[in-house]
Formats: sequence, C-alpha cells, structure tokens
Amino acid sequence: MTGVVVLLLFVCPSSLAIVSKNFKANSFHDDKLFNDSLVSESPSMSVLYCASMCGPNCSYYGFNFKTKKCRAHTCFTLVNSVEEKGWRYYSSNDLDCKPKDCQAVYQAGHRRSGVYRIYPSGGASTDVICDMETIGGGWTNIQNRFDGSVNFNRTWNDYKNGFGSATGEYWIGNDVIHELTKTNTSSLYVSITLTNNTTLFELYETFSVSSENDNYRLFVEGQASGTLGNMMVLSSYPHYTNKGMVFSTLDRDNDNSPNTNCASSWKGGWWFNHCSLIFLNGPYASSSWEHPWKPLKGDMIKKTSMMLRRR
Ligand SMILES: [Ca+2]
Repeated sequence: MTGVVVLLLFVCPSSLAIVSKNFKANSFHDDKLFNDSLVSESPSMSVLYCASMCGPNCSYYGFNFKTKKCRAHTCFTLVNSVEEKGWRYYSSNDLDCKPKDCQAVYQAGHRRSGVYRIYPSGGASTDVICDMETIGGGWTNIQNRFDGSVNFNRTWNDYKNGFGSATGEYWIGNDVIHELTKTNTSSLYVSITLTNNTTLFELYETFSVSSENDNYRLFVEGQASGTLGNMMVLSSYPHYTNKGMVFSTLDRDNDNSPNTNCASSWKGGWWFNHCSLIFLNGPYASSSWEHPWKPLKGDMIKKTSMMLRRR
C-alpha cells in the first residue's frame, strides 16, 4: 500500500478544524472488530488522533469510541469479523481495498490461508479460500470439495454463477474463472487427497477459460508437473483430452460424444470431450464418480481442489 496520510490541520479562530482527506466512515462495519492486515493497535484519545496514526501503509483505521482504542490496517479483505461494540471504521480508498484475486490479497500482506473477499471484476465480490502456503501462496481456490455436502450435478446457470460457499464446498463460477484468467496468464494447481491421506497434485503452467459466448472453453498449455500425471492434456488420446474443450452441464450437451450427454450421465459439469479421463465434479465418494483422475477411483477420493494464480 502506498500513499501518504493527508491529515491537514486548520486553525480556525474559535476552534480546531481537522480535515482528513479521503477517509470516510462506513457504517456497515460499525460495532465490528476486524483482525486482518492489522498494522497497529494502541490507545487513542480521539478519532482524530487515531487518524493521525494511520501511516503510509495504512488505508483503513478503526476507532472504538467506548474503549478509546485505535487500530490501523492496510486493507480490508478478510470476511470474518467479531462483534464488539463501539468500533467505527474509516477507509481512505475503497478501490485499494478491493483485491481482484488471492494474489492481490497476498500482495497486500496476508500470509494466512483462509476465506477472503475478492472483487474479480472490480465490482461484485465473491468469497473464496485463498491458499497462502502452497508454492509461494496467493492461490485463488476455484473448486473445493471435502465432504460431499454440496451437489455438483448442476445446471449451466449454476456453474456459470457458482454455487456452494467458501466456508464449505464450492465451485467459484465459470464467469469468475473467465474474469480472473482473461487478461492474466495464470497457472492451475489441482490437488486430490485420497482416503489414506495421500495428497497428489498437478501444476499446469498456463490456464485460462474463455467467456460464456465460447462456452467457457478450457486452455491449458505449457509445462505440467506433479504427482497426478498430466491427464488434462493428452495429446496421445485426442478423444479424451480436456484441452480446448468447452463446458457441458446436465442441461447443455456441448461435448464430443454424439450419443451421450457426458455431464448428465456422469452427473456433473466439466470440460467433457468423449467424455474424459479426469473429472473433479462427479458424485462424491461414489463408485459412479467416473475417472476423478485416471487411474484414481471416486471412492478413494477424500478432498479435491483447483486453484489458480496469476503468473
Ligand atoms: Ca453429447
């Protein structure tokens, strides 16, 4: 976070008027205590004194009118807060506090994996899991499954808009995946944890998904490395490769199988070809989960995740 706190003091004939440039209270955050990106906490005699403590790396500060405490933060990105009476928060620049993805959250100083609020297009927000540990951190989790509580056999619109929640299982939404990858070269990290607690992964150097007009076509290029095996890009099995395929759901058969609706038969949305040798959205812990990642079987799978990061 750059910039300088501009706290101008004007001595007026009868009073001390203080103008704090660009700092605005947000009543939505009243009576809540935020713990993310905390720079400092200290006693403060007044909200104006608190503002003066919001230094160059501070874009947000909170003052508790009851306890006279002052907290300076770099940026508001964490979703979780605790109720605590008396707090009022002031922001200097909302735009700076709207991270596009988990990479931006990481760059804002967050090093703890968890649920964060991101603004993929700068407008609407979405809550996601940010992995701040794997290969340098800053990974935006786009698919997360660990207990089968969320049904992944969904319609086109569900996959378009996303479903589930960041505190449980979810699919972030194809529109968001497109938004996050359309201008940035990104990498994809897939991991699968088996019921014996072994975790396997595959890292794809380049990953992007086109817009809905092109049915969210999958692009995976470059080097792949890991322990799962490069099953998304199978040049030797052109009927099964996912590279270059468009998305299909139970109500949109866009696959290359003339007599089968792969998404409907396999019970989940995916970039099906004829149909696929990998499929992370199948029925959880079920023998009918076809090829989670060949040669793995569905009933061996405990957890899956897909994450992307700008390169
Ligand atoms: Ca078909």
